[in-house]
Amino acid sequence: LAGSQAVHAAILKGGASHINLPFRKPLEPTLAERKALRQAHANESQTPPLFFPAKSLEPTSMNLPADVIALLTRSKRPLCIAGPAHPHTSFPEAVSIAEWLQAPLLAEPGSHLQPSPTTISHAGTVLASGRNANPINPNETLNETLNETLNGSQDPDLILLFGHQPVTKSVLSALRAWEHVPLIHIVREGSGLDLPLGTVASVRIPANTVLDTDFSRGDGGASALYDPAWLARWKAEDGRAASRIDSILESYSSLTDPHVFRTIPRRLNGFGVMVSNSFPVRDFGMFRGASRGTSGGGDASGDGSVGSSGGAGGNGESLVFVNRGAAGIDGILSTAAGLAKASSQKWACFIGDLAFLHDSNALMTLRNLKLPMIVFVINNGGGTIFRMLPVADQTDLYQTYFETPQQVSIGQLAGAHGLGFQRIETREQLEAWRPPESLDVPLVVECVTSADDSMKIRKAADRVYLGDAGSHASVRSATAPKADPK
Ligand SMILES: Cc1ncc(C[n+]2csc(CCOP(=O)(O)OP(=O)(O)O)c2C)c(N)n1
Repeated sequence: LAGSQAVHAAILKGGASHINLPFRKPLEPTLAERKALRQAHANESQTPPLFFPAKSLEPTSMNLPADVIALLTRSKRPLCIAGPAHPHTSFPEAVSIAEWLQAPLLAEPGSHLQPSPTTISHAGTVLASGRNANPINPNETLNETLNETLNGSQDPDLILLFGHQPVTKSVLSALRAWEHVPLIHIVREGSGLDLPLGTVASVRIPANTVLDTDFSRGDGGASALYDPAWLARWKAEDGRAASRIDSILESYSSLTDPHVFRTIPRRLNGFGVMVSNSFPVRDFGMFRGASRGTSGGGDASGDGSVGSSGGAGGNGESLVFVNRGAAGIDGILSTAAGLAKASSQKWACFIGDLAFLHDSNALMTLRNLKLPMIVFVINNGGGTIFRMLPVADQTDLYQTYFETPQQVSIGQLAGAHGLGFQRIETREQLEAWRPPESLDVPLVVECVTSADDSMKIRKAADRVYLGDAGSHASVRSATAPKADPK
């Protein structure tokens, strides 16, 4: 009844309806409820943190279907892609499958895959190099430009897509350009995903089942016929992208968002990481680079890495959480707080200034729960992601209605909640920064960055294959890819 009244009211008044459901008063728990509450409270303080991915049942294992194995073994240039996933629906098996096939593995932030020798750490830059290879005609398809510049060497003959739809723009554009390439979609049951175009086989894996990746057995020990030069070419491109990104970053003396993402994550050994929308998750994907222990990538930092060890529930690389899809900037800090509460390790959250302010109530939670967390606020002065949109040229509207710069004192806000605070304003301070030994008090680290230089670096990193090392600071915005700023 309430529902139909609400619909009626909405139609009549031409607006939204609000349904108010009053609770019984005086909102006191009954005796039984009080008892249950006390019990729950006592249990909570005794129970060790719930660790993820939860492993309550012994998993069963299954083989990939024989016809899929046959397709895989016939492929000479297979490519593996994994989008962001919940830890319960991720595919750690993708790493072994990619290694068996010697296939480049494009693992998006949040895919929960351990870095491996076939991981392409700078996938965004490598793919973007194809997209932007012809600056005179940026509308050329990825496929055409790749064929032109790399003699088709980056064109896969088979794509293995694990789990959810990828979200990185360069990967999505690549998938569109490779629509003609057969695609095998491996997905956990219950995900309810549409089949991507070009899907020739869809393998649904039941819950609590792992893929058997011992390919020496079964089907007469099928062995893949891959072209050894295929992976080598991708790794070479990856390495080249890494050194070009490093040299671009070196040529800027200001502190930028990309500098923060190139430097800090590899100093967070043993931390789980939550990365906010919108630039943070893109910059993390594009600039974080390889972890130590994976080949290629050219990351010569001696500072350790986002953990390359530890496995599920261990540390670092496998515990990177993102919130893609609708890509809200709401509740990011609270989500990070929940992750920290559910595990027994240290956490870091990378978040833009607006998303930080959007969820500043969570600072109270961090403090009350004494969560061992470092919050890196990338303060580039507002929603600079909107500089990727054509509206950025409309100077009369843009600042007020899109970028919405803010002047809040992040330090005072942290202090008001009893949190520790540090401010990084220069490259030197960034280089010198190390995580504190103890995180008894959660810490907010404000990184004050140059929005203008951050944009220049992003555009330059998208064009690293043009061979114009010196001119990257003056890239025309007309050739920069436009992104959907969600
Ligand atoms: C709840 C919600 N409101 C609005 C948006 C639209 N939105 C996307 S990104 C963005 C700005 C984010 O700014 P900031 O957190 O400072 O990060 P950056 O600009 O560096 O990406 C906004 C408002 C959204 N995604 N979610």
